[in-house]
Amino acid sequence: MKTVITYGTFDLFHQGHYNLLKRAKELGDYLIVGVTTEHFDEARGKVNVVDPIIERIENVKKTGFADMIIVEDHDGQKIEDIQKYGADIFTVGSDWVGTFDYLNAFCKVVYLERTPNISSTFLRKKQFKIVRIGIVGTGRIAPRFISESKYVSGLTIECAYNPVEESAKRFEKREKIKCYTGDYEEFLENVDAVYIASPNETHFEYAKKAIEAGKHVLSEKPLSFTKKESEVLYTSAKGKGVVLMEAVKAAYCPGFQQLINVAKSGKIGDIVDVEASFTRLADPLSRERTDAEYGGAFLEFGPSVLVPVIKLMGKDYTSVTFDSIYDGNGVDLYTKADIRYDNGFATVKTGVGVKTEGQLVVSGTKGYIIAQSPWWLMKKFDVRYEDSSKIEHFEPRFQGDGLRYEISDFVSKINGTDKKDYKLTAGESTIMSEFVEKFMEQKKKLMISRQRKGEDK
Ligand code: C2G
Repeated sequence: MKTVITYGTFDLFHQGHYNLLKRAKELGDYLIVGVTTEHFDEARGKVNVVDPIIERIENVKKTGFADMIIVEDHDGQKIEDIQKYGADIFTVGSDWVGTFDYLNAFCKVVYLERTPNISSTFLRKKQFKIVRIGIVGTGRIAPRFISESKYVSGLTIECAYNPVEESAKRFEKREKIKCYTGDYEEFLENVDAVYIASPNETHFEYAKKAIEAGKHVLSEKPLSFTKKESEVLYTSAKGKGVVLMEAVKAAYCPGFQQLINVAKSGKIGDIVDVEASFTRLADPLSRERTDAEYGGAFLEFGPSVLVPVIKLMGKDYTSVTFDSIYDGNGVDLYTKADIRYDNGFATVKTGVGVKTEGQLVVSGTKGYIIAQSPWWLMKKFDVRYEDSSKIEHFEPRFQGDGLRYEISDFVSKINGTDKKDYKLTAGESTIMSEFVEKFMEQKKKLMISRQRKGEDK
């Protein structure tokens, strides 16, 4: 008996897949088909597969050609499978010519002629209109967004907006992208969605106008400075049927989801404490260090450190207190927040002028999880226990600088292929705005009393 093995994603199953499987089966007597997991596809750069694995397996099954279907989830698995199942022939389409020659050491490799003019990418494009994204703000993060967006299919960066003509022109020249300066409405007319990466105090207004114009919004954090404003935005987005997402990168990194799931699985018992720190010594001339009203540590890193707290401890906190170290102008160089819950507590630390260990520690009644800096990308974490020799190490997949994951989620949501916003819900994002609001109220009071003291002297 001759055993043949082949692999694929088989997304949006089409004639090309059918032909390939038919011819693969004709090569022998028994056909094994490996269907890739979403994790494995992401790791090899395919970030927006549409059909869930169950459906892709089902479609392969329906052809009637596969005698056995297996799941492919890691590099090196092909060699393992060929040996395990005693495959005589490995086959794949001719788009892979040369790539799998190394398997000749284990079995015969056959590249089958690929069916022309059909592919999942083509179908994805046909099924979903390419999303035209406009970028608001042309500062430091905008070029990173552009370069990371190249790894996500189904979108194009159409143009940018910056009311400061000089910055807009510079960006236009450097990024080779059309820039609007005076007219936000005109800019909006040319896009389906916006990514807001302008200064903190402008996020709310830009988001509001974009939503009113029926555009999808991915806004940099903080989305707004008050709970009410965030509620207004989410309600208005719902009414208009558009996607609104707060761009807290950590929430969308695959490893972060894994850490949350591990923590909630009961492995470390009941979760009673979350500590998260994020500090970066910012350039003294930067906006973060010079803008007394809208710069500073908490507005910069607060949303990032709050995400694990809210995800793990919930939205129903009982109290929050802030302590900050301010410079002479009122910029918080370092802010610590203590958050209390009925069943535990959390501490977050943020800094732009004070450096501390950046880590995330989740403590439970049976053990704890620790992720070191840069935990907000979540490339690895450990689960540890009383018995210090027992450590479980996790190294989730991660590529690029992390932005591609939030971009990919944004596009999937726009296309309606990822309807649930479980990674960062509207409710969670709104509670983050409430924390921001409380922090700003306290800061304001402190500044007024400082001013009074100064006047009294
Ligand atoms: N295929 C084809 N003709 C097309 C499109 C695809 O013959 N017009 C073949 C591919 O060459 C592959 C199979 O159909 O053999 C599945 O294609 P994909 O789902 O795109 O999977 P792919 O990314 O090629 O994964 O480990 C996975 C393998 O490396 C193949």
